[in-house]
Amino acid sequence: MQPTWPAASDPTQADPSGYLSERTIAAPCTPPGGAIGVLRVSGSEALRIGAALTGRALKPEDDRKALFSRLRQDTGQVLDEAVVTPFFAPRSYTGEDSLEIAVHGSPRIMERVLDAVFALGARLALPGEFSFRAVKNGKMSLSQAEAVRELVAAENDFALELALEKLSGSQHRLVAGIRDNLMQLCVLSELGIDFADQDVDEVSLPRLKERLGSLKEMLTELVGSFDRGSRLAEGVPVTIFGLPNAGKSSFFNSLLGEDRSIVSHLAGTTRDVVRERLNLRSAGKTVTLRLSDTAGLRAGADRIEAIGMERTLKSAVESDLLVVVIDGAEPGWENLLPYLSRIDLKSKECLFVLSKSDLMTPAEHVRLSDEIRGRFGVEGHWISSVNHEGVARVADALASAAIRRIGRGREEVVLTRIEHVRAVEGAIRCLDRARDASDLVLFATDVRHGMGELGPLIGETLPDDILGKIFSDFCIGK
Ligand SMILES: Nc1nc2c(ncn2[C@@H]2O[C@H](COP(=O)(O)OP(=O)(O)OP(=O)(O)O)[C@@H](O)[C@H]2O)c(=O)[nH]1
Ligand SMILES: [Mg+2]
Repeated sequence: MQPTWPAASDPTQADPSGYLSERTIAAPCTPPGGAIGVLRVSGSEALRIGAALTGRALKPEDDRKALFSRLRQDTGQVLDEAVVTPFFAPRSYTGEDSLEIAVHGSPRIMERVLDAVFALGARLALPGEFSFRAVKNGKMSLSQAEAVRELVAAENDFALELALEKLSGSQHRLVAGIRDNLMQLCVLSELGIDFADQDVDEVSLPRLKERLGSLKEMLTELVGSFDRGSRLAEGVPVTIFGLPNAGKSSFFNSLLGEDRSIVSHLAGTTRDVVRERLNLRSAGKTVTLRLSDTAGLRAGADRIEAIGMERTLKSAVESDLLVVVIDGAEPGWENLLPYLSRIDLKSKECLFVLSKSDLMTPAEHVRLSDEIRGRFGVEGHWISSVNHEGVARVADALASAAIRRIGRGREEVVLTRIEHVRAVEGAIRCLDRARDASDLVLFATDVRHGMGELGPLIGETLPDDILGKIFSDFCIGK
């Protein structure tokens, strides 16, 4: 939730140069409602503003010290008792002189202190402007700043771990390393051009081309990591699949713990894909699923239902996990198997859920369990959406399967942004052209373009307006 502070478009606060303005900025960086509220101030006026508010000069020996202070307005009226921490440039988050002011968390106090800071010359920060300045001042790389945003937005432990690693600079180090290697190739090819008549093997075209291979491999791996990256951050896609009336929507609702999909005894109740996100815990970790409840599959459906069924199959094909719900009382194998055969089950994790256990005798349970084992070589999971028996066990199995899908090596860099994937693909195309280049001049040009394509990942060649765009979807105060 964003605090309700004056909008950045407020004419008294707005600054036409936006992110490029060098004015001192201020914003709350904790949401309203906590016991303590923290305001951040950054820019050349920050220490003067701090001195005016606290009534004491802030000296270099106060750097990073928490100073208990009584904050006063220029009228002398006390605003609050607060802890003010000055940070002297460049040893601050933004690289500029900064203050962190911890006040009592009342929204009214926060607002009054912020108003006083504005009256002393600061303006409200734009979304992500503190991080923007940190990048501009070389305090962190662009991918680290993005990691800050991802850290705040992380919904599950895997996204959190990834963001923390990115924050430590892992992505930047990897991509900058590849870029440095390309740079070296450029330098060598320039040398090769200069020494063309002396036939130096080290800088000959074939030798330089040899060195492209491993760099291209690393870039290709990075592109391939995106699928997992988006699943880590946004959830693992799971499709609930089966014949009409099998109990798919009932199971979906039981998992979610809410009445999300319509359930009825009429076959063909669900007609479209119903999507919902669900966070599950397994082995002490939270993982996010993107669950889809789908239309049941049957022959002789009308036109609308047939469209729904196509969507079911598409969702199943695109999912990592397939939950096949089978009506325990009436499996209907002959109807189900043709649809299952249209999906490449080997490429997915597949769970068989046997529904309506409450309607069945123990002997019937055993018979159908044996049948599932015989047909698919796996154990079926019995559940009842009426008394919820077995649902928690399936949830656990789903979480473990999802975790298996997104598992990654320690510190393996995983791309999470589509624009980064596009940039790396662009670099790969340049390296392919370099591999086919007929002389060193063309080779050097293509390698140089490849380096340029990697710019957005390391934030070195981004024009300010693009940087501004990137930071505009941060929250205020970051
Ligand atoms: N006794 C019992 N009835 C169930 C159970 N699960 C579902 N039902 C009933 O079975 C009928 C069909 O349930 P749904 O969840 O709508 O089935 P569906 O697979 O979503 O059906 P479609 O949307 O038509 O494809 C409803 O009358 C449910 O109340 C269960 O575990 N036990
Ligand atoms: Mg349904």
